[in-house]
Amino acid sequence: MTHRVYIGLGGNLDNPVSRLQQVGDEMDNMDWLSGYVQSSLYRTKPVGVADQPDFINAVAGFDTQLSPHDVLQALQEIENRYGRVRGGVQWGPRTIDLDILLYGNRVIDMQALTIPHPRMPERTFVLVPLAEIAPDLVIPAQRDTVRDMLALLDDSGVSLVERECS
Ligand code: ROI
Repeated sequence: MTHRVYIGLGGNLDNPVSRLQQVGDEMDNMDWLSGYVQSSLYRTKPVGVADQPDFINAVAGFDTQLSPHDVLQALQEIENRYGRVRGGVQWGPRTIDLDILLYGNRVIDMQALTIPHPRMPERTFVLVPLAEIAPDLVIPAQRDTVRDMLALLDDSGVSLVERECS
């Protein structure tokens, strides 16, 4: 069975704009998923520890037949290849972070994996890019669409990354 999965992409170290573009291009070509759609890149104020560089964030959606745990493993493999070092400061800077936000309508509450991502309803760095690619999505166990949830939040810390013109 195929499931629509949404993931969050983020990073704030070592040229995150080009790294996120590279990761997105690579994911688009992976054989375990199809229908890859990625939002624009956004520059976002750090949540958690404030004293660190701004983040670059995006959200992507794709179809896959992999189980949630196999998706998690595939994402961790990409994080490792792109230089994510685990065991850093909690809420601190990172080169690349790939989080599963949604796996179809499934609700999963296990130690290694909580879906929907528990903090996404309050995180504008997730909801702004998600509203770009799936505004009418309703997160399981929430009532409102992504667009309506976002309307209640202050999204001033999130702005589009301007493309460099040549
Ligand atoms: N803050 C922003 N803006 N974007 C992130 O991706 C992000 N990721 C995190 C913490 C450190 C909580 N803060 C973040 O893991």
